[in-house]
Amino acid sequence: MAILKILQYPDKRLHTVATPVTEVNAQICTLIQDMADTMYAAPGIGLAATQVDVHKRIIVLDVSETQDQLYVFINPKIVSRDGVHEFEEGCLSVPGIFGKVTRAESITVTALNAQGESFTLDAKGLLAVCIQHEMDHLEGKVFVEYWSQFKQSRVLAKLKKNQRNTM
Ligand code: K1U
Ligand code: ZN
Repeated sequence: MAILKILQYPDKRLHTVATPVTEVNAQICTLIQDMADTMYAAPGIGLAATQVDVHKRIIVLDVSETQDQLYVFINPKIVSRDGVHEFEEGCLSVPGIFGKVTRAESITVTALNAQGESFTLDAKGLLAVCIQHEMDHLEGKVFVEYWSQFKQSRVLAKLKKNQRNTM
């Protein structure tokens, strides 16, 4: 079990666009296990490889209350989306900051699983929100970047203040 360091906003590495996984090999399987361990330990309900400074298109998620329904998405693609939905989001890379983002209400995603097999999933509710949030990380986008410049500058000030208080 390895707990990986989660990059903290505004770290520039969070803006890196991740590249596709070409082979689901032992190294990728170890990374997936470490990402799941890191997500559960945080605790969180999702994690993108970008957040642990690995710029490959991999996300892990578990939105169950019992934390025993792990989803692994390698090279995820949203093939359809429907409706709009506003949801209060948080992010392990932006600790202590929560706010609303409008996203598709339901989506259909295709991806490879941890065995390298392709699958298709219809998602709605928190699962759909979380998949879209994590897929944004793979594109180098952090949820606060949906907000106005004014609101983003207040987020940065709050994060700086929180950092000072924990030193
Ligand atoms: O940092 C991340 O990308 C993970 C993030 C996922 C997410 C949460 C809410 C809306 C969209 C995406 C988190 O897991 S933040 C922590 C969190 O939401 C949570 C933690 C413990 C229990 C329940 C929720
Ligand atoms: Zn996040």
